[in-house]
Amino acid sequence: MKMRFAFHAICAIALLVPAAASAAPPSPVDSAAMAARVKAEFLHAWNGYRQYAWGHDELKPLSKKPFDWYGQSLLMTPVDALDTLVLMGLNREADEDRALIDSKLDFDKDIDVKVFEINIRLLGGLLSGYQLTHDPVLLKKAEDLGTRLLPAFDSPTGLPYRFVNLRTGKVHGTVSNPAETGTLILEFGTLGKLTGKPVFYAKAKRALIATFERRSKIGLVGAGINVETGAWTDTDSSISGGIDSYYEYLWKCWRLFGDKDCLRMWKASISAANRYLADDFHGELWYGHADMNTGRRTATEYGALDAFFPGLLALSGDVKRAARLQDSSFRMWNLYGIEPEVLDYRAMKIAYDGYALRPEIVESTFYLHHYTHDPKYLGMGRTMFDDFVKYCRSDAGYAALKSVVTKQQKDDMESFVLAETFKYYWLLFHPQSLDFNAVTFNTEAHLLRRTW
Ligand code: DMJ
Repeated sequence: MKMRFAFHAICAIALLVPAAASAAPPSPVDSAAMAARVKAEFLHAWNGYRQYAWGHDELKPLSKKPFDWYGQSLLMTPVDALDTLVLMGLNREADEDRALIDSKLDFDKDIDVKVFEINIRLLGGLLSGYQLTHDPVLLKKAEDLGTRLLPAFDSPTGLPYRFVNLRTGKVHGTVSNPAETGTLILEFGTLGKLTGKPVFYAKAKRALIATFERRSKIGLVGAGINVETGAWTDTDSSISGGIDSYYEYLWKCWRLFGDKDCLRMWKASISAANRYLADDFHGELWYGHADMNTGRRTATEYGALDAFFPGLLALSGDVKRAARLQDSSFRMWNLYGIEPEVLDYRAMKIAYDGYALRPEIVESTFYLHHYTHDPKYLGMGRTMFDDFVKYCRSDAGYAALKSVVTKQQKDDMESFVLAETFKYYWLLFHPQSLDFNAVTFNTEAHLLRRTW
């Protein structure tokens, strides 16, 4: 495997020179200057969207064309980006964005949408936008959307179907996974509290409990579950995509709502994950895959999506494990100067080489810095941001990479880049724009506040 040059160079220096004369310590990070760079680059991406894709879901950052997920726009990028604009103090842009959402966002559409994505991006974005701006139209739209999503929960188990038609309420998609069945309580719960309609909280909580109750005897969940029968269709367990935010919402449900059932479910789940998924290998901490019934290791893979876990560990009080895992994530990043989607950490070989501009590793850096105040996390953030700009910036915005090995760009800029990736970079270097203890982030980095 071809390692990144700088990484090679550092290793070579470390081997050849005595410790006292080893490489100079990294220069201190100028957080204010970094924050200004992050803001300028965020604006570059936002202005690209504004110029080439205004009113559509997303910008294609290489062809400079708009893209709509379902053939008609649900304003994915404007809703996802709104709270980042507000946090960065970009008031003119935020007002223009809000005016677009107020006047154009309409959910009365004959389209089958993916409940998980619409919930975390749109419902989460509208609620966060409402709490930050107090614009009542945003809450009205959130309630309309939440109501249209409710039929998804009408399965025999209470586990939601994956797709629902926004106009007719018709559902489909019986084989789901814990991330999709268990990542609803923050948004639906907040909606329930803000509208005074407990049905939203109740349905999402039932789905979360229904997922938890089907855990195996050793406390793990699998990667596929049938929402009509409750039977597992895939017994592979991990903290990765398809399960990831199920863990996140167990803890955050406790944090945001003080719901003791969530705390109980979290405690049982995290101890099983730490026992069966954590993998101490050559002094490094990773989290791999295991069979949910036997605990047998099935894969030694960890990737860009898993990299949220240090942040969650830190937020839930386990800073020690969080710091070790974050070091592993950063090692993964430095192999090629940008992280791959999936890495076999025992072989140190890439299993999937794309980079979708994901935020998780930055999110964890932000949490680790918040809890430790260790400047090394600012240094990590600076390295990652430098690489991110170097390889992913395009004329019109930011482009995903087809391969972190070749660095060839791909014509995709998902809305989470503006909701999450830039937001976590910003908050790492400009934490004063946030009252950390008053806020819980949903899995799309939308800020929810307990105002009830
Ligand atoms: C986001 O939509 C959310 O963070 C989700 O939980 C996982 N995937 C993307 C970002 O990578």
